[in-house]
Amino acid sequence: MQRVLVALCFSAAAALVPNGVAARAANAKAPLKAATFERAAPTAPIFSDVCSETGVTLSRFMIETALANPELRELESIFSSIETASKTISNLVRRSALTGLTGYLDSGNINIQGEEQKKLDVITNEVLKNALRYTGRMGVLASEEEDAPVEVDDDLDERYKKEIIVEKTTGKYVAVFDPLDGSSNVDAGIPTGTIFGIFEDKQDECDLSNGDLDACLESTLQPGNSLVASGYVLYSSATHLFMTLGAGTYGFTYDEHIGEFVLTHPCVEIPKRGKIYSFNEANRPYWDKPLQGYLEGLSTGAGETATQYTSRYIGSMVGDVHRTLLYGGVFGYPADAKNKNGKLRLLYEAAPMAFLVEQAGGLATTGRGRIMDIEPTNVHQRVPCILGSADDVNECLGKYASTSASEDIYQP
Ligand code: AHM
Ligand code: MG
Repeated sequence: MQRVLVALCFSAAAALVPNGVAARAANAKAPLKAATFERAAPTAPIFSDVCSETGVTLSRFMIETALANPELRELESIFSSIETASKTISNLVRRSALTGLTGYLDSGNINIQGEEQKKLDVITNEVLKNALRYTGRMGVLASEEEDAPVEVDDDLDERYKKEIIVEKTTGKYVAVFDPLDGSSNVDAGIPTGTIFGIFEDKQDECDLSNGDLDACLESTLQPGNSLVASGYVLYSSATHLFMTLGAGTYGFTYDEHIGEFVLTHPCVEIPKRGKIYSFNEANRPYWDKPLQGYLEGLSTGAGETATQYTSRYIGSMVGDVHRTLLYGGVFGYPADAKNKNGKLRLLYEAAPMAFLVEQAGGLATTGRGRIMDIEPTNVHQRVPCILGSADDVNECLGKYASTSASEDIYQP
């Protein structure tokens, strides 16, 4: 089987690396800042004909990744664990009405976000946490459903006793994830998803038993620019896993007949311009003026394209971003007068999605700056998020550029 270094996903070879993304972004009219990564971009390991033919499994893809990029070898077992967890979660979601896994916890548990936890929130968190923990590659895990980072432990007995595990292994990576995003929709059979991001673990030692919480937290407080990999799994009419290693975005679909994720969307390229906007319009009266003006233009046909857009909003970020990647357009959860930093979490929602969207040739912004550039100060920090087709996001940015940031609800 012939293996080649990646140069096939876009017409220009350079377009596959982060700076290539920046180049495409720069071609658009926009003022959005170029993406610059200090880390060398990996070469995507692909088969010579992978962009015109499918049939490559995720496992095979990751084996090839490790061969082409030995420094990324440990990601193979991490992705294998995410894959297994995704299959389990997909089954749990699909069968929840049959197995009684609908509704909220009887204990009325509230997570760190102040949100009531659904049974599936808790179970899917355990599934993903345990799957990642057993890879032996993880240092620290942070999840929407955890109020502190979970450190990975070698001690099997202790593992089940505590939510926060204290001894540190030699794990090279840090994972941040939202195990079941959009879970408020799940009992109605509406699409939900898992979002994940993988960073390198920059902390040599941290021990939660010594109250070393800050040091452990620091492992997870990295900007999107430091992501080594990110992805989502969409639980819908099919189960899709879309991922990036920083060299293009790749989409796999779960084939239940063979029990494998198969590459169905090689080299995802978001259309440069779409016809769909996706925002919770109930919040419109509370948005910044530039955003209100932008949406007014799209909904009436008075925008740059002089065509009226259509509105699609699921209220599950994974579903809304998935559609935006494939069909183009713009998705957003901006700041508003009630939610001054927006609703979406930077670490395990906005930044992983921004990485995927940029790697597919799109853009992701707060309205005032690139999401990937934001240095987090808190694991559960929220951030306004507007992402999608380059021309659409740039049109929105144009509106922001014509007003002063001091007039915004969100002040970075
Ligand atoms: P969650 O992580 O608690 O599920 O909340 C995040 C979800 C996103 O999937 C979605 O974009 C957003 O909340 C929808 O919020 P709203 O119902 O306010 O439109
Ligand atoms: Mg979420």
